[in-house]
Amino acid sequence: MYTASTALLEALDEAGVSHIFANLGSDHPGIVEALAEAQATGRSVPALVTCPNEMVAMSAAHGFAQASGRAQCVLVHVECGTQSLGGAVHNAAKGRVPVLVVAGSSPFTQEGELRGSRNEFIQWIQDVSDQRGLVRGYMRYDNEIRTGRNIKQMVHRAMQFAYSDPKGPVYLMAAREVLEEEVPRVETDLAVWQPIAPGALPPEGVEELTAALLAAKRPLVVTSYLGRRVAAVEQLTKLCRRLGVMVLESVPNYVNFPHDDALYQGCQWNEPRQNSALAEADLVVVIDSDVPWISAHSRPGAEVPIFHIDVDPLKQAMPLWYIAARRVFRADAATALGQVNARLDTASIDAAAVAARMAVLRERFAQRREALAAREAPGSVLTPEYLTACIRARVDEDCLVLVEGISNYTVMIDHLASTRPGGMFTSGGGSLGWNGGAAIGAKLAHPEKTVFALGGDGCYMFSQPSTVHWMARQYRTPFLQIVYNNRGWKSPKLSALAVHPDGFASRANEIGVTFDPPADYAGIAAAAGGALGLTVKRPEELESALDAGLRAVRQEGRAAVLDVWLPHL
Ligand SMILES: Cc1ncc(C[n+]2csc(CCOP(=O)(O)OP(=O)(O)O)c2C)c(N)n1
Ligand SMILES: [Mg+2]
Repeated sequence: MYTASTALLEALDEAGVSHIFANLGSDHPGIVEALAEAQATGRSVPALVTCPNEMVAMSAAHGFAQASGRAQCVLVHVECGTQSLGGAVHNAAKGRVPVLVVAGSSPFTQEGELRGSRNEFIQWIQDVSDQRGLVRGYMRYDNEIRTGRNIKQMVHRAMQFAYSDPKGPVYLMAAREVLEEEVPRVETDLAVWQPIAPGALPPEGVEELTAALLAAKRPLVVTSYLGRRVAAVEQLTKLCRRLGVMVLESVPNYVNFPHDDALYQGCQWNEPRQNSALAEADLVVVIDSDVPWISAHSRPGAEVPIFHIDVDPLKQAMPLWYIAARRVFRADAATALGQVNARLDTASIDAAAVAARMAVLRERFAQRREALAAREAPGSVLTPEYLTACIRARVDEDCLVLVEGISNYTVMIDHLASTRPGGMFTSGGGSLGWNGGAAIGAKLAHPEKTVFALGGDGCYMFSQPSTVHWMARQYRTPFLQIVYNNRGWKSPKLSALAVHPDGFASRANEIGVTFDPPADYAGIAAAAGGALGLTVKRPEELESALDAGLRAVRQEGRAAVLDVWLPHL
């Protein structure tokens, strides 16, 4: 039997999908049958990964794609499962990460007219008027598959959107009768279903930008997600070293520039202060950034020319967005920077001016490093700086570090001091709980790597740890999870104080953000998946706990959760 579901699996396989992160329901008999048939007959289909919670499924596909560049499939149950994807849909959309979501929908016949016709009470309850509308605001593409006869084309079209910049999630739904339909097999040629090729700068754009960079005395690049492509980091590093261009990471979500390079000016998140590199720059080039600065407290000089290069310069999904850029280009960062580098090959560069600038920046960089090192010193209290430095000492080229740091984002990025593009990333979104599922996805993509997931205690609870740690054992995806436990949600407290610094809330003992006494986070993971769970309350316990965690992950093949108690929020 060759059904629409068989064709769907075939299309996924052709499209390079190796995993289906699935949460099954009454809409999936066709797919379940086709998978079982493929297994019985030895046909190649993606591996099914059972995900007891949809948000974890979506986060796993998200992490998988970030670690590998390959979009995976998330299979969910009708409109309920679609809703349960929750904020993970927002994260993939905002992070511009390709994921194909497939959902069934209630059967559209009730008298047994077609195979798959209604036979369970729930199919009346789950019949809604606009299932796709639930996620339309977040999807690059959504469609209903109406026949099995072109289901393969629909999958490849959806993938074309998912992989074309700005990349992102796509959504297909199909009713049960459609997924059961017997259809003739269609031959598809992936060579004609390619994503849009990367965009480049127009020739005059290359000239203008190169001229501006050559003329500037204190040029600065501001970036957030250029590092999602390693090639872009290489081009940026080459360009900046040639011309002495400073690099500031604003709300970084990848490693955009080696942090041990003297041109690196650090990162800025919510800190309510004017950024000094941004203030002194006489040319600002924003490349791939959603929030290059928060203008309420930090911005470039009023007359300073700004160039903006982005895969998504209009920020089409953000109703309020503008910066005072004189020139705006929709282009791929690696391509655009490669063009400027090629142009520089024949340009005359003022080597003396570059050398003088570099000397000043080297001096400044040494001071910055010293200041960071001072904050890492172990003391009588366990600080997030010391914790992150101890993690950094254990991170090498075989590691991936996933960061959901929240009020500790700046500390984590500063003290991880990443030098390897691709070695660290955040979700790129604002819906908490990505780190656990994403770690499973990253580990499935790179079984040979050691995966770290760093996050707040709130994020740990948001991540559905019981599902995550059950899956980590079931699918042999051990990872080291480190909970930056400040016993609650510090960020909403900071938000309240930023708007009402002297209000009642600033004097109140309790404003609904503390977890005292907190849950036993290590115990949850141990109970759900046999993880090694350790609670660390004193600085002198930390190093041995980290080593034990890594032993568990690398040698015993089980996950480890270190619940590290930091100063109370
Ligand atoms: C799904 C979701 N719900 C609520 C929020 C609002 N929120 C932002 S930060 C935060 C607290 C996070 O707590 P934790 O991970 O412990 O980090 P901390 O602020 O303590 O560093 C909350 C609830 C959110 N961003 N996403
Ligand atoms: Mg917290």
